[in-house]
Amino acid sequence: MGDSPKSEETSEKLANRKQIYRASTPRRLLRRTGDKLVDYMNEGARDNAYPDYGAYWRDVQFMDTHNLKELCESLWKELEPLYMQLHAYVRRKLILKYSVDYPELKLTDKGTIPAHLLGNMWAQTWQNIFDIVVPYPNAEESDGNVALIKQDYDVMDMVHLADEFYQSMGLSPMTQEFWDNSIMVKPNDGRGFQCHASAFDIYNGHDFRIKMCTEVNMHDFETIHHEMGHVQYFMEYSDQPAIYREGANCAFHEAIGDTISLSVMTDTHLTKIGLNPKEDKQKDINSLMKMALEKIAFLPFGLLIDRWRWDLFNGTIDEKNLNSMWWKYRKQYQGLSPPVQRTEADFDPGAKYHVPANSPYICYFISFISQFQFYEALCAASEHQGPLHQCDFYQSKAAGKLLGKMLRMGSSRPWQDAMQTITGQREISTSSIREYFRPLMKWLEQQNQGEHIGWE
Ligand code: X8Z
Ligand code: ZN
Repeated sequence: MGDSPKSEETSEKLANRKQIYRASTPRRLLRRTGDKLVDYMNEGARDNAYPDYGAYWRDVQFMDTHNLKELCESLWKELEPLYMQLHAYVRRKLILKYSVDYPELKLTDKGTIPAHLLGNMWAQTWQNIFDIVVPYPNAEESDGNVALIKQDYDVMDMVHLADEFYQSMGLSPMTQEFWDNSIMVKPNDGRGFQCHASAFDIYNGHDFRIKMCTEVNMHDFETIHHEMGHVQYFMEYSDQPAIYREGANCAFHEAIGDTISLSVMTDTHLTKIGLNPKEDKQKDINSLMKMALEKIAFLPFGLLIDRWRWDLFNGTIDEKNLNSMWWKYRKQYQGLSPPVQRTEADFDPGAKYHVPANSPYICYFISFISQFQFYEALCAASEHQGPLHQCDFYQSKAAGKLLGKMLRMGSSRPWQDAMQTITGQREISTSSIREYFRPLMKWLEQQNQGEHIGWE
């Protein structure tokens, strides 16, 4: 298609379009086409009385009543000890695996971890190296990925299973338009396709869609629940006036599907649906480790992307130190180093979808904390007894009712009211995520005795 020569008609149309563009674009904009996006965004923010675009972003996304920057740093300080323990443990396992055969990696027991050893393009979540760091290898007969394949699951089976979980809580089924219009598998017709998963509200009360290039594995099974969480929010607030058809804040929108996934991914639930062949005490620590590789490993990454962009908008970072400051934060927060020497000729943040897409990221950092608050509240509603990380609220109508009540509010009330509706508290708090990982923290502290915690 792209190779065929342009017809006369096409080039004429193109020339016309250019003409229309010239006629309709203010001279000032044409003159400045080479200028930086950051400058334009700051200009818009300053026209609206904000000091810079980062301040505007923090305000619209989060109603900056608590000073979002300080709030994030203080939440991080409370969770950093857990991250540090995980980092030290994973570093030791990577040293055992690689240091003899790959001395050029220069792994040391007090150093940073090279980012390319963590099994993810951005080193944002580390579940893909679970086999290297698994606490009790003998307790793992096979994992969920193998079980999905063995049982002949296809992508649509996974979508139906997710829909069934939401329905089991008394929440709404996906609509006919959802099934008709969603794209769940990468189209194979040669068109360019942005595979980053996303959900769409067409704002007519029944047309809601997901776009994903799903593959049959547990990661994508979780992502289906994540995207369906967005759709549940769209559906529940669809009776609100248009202006309130949004999440109470962006983090809550991101947290809904993940809250459900926390229940789905318990050994308890996976056993119910035949995707977890074995349950015992050692397997329990293994499962917590897998969850930590996803949720705890993510936290500093979730924080640093917007820390970097806020500093770009306020001028602390400029075009002379764009990439070096990125790696400064990668080291400071995540304890990572680049696989090879980087310079200002590289632009590594641009490899992360949300940066060129200009999509805020701090929402995910807050989501990864508040989803555990929601989870704990739904577990209490379902009358769960026992350790938090084993709670499965499948089929709990009480949990569904509580969640639905918050979702229906959309953004018609401040987010603190939404938080109170579901949890009884008005603040973002780390207490639930710390409670969830308490057994793993204890285990890691024992394993890491005598180990250097942190990096030089
Ligand atoms: O972008 C997403 C979702 C779509 S809102 C798939 N997430 C972040 C990412 O992939 O970087 C979910 C977790 C973090
Ligand atoms: Zn999302």
